[in-house]
Amino acid sequence: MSRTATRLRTVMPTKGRAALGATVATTVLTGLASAPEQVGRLFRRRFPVVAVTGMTGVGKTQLADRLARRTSGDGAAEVGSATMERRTRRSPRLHGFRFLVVPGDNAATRLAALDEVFHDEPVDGVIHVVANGYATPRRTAGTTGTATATREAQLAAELEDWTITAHRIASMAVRRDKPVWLVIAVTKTDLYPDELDEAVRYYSPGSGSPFGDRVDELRALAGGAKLSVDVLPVSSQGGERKSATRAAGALVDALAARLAQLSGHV
Ligand SMILES: Nc1nc2c(ncn2[C@@H]2O[C@H](COP(=O)(O)OP(=O)(O)OP(=O)(O)O)[C@@H](O)[C@H]2O)c(=O)[nH]1
Ligand SMILES: [Mg+2]
Repeated sequence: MSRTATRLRTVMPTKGRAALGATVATTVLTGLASAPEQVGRLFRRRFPVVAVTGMTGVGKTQLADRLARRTSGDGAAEVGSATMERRTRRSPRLHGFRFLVVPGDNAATRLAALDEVFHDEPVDGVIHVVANGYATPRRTAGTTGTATATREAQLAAELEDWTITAHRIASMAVRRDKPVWLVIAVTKTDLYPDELDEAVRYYSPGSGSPFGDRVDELRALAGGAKLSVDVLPVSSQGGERKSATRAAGALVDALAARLAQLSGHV
């Protein structure tokens, strides 16, 4: 019994006790009956829920598959995901995660998915995936031929995409009491192993880069105490070489370890 109830009991005259008990019981029952979906949500929400965002072709699906210890299908996907993908990383003692991968393509499904993760059922944390301009160009649905885009164009597109997502994160953060965490996952590092530090700096707050400036804006908007920001390099592929595959695995493990810390698992 709660402390308030105990205190009430001690001050209530004996006659009022039964009546109070009945009122409390009715309130609890009414609450349960009117919100069965909330009870359901309670059970489904055992694991922290993480939104995975980022523009099309950056590698969200593959990264979520790695984090969920799932093997992806054929690597060279020509078109992106059209609907929200759900992945679960199961770990002992409820230390797992549920990942909701927001489609990167600017379809109507993307807007609905963004609403779901940032407004309707706000997530615990966000992994925003970027690829240092190495996003795989995707064809618009219904067209044929190979899509092409320069690295500069892809970097500009990443920045534009981030502006939209950052606004959503800011409005979620200001509405909540509990802090939200953000990890900017700089992926496909196997494609630019020599530029790793430079790439991480480009995406970091306080770096003075176009992306860094927008991360600073987000932190100012959300309030520093409400939002934590990490920038971590990662790779979902190692290519042919065994050592590179191991290196990619280690980066994914490091990312998972950081997620566990942010979620209070360790
Ligand atoms: N070299 C390399 N390629 C990667 C990596 N991660 C993903 N890719 C490739 O990049 C392409 C896009 O990856 P996806 O995971 O489908 O990208 P996405 O972000 O889910 O894209 P949308 O579903 O369109 O939003 C695929 O061809 C992947 O094989 C990586 O770490 N390294
Ligand atoms: Mg995808």
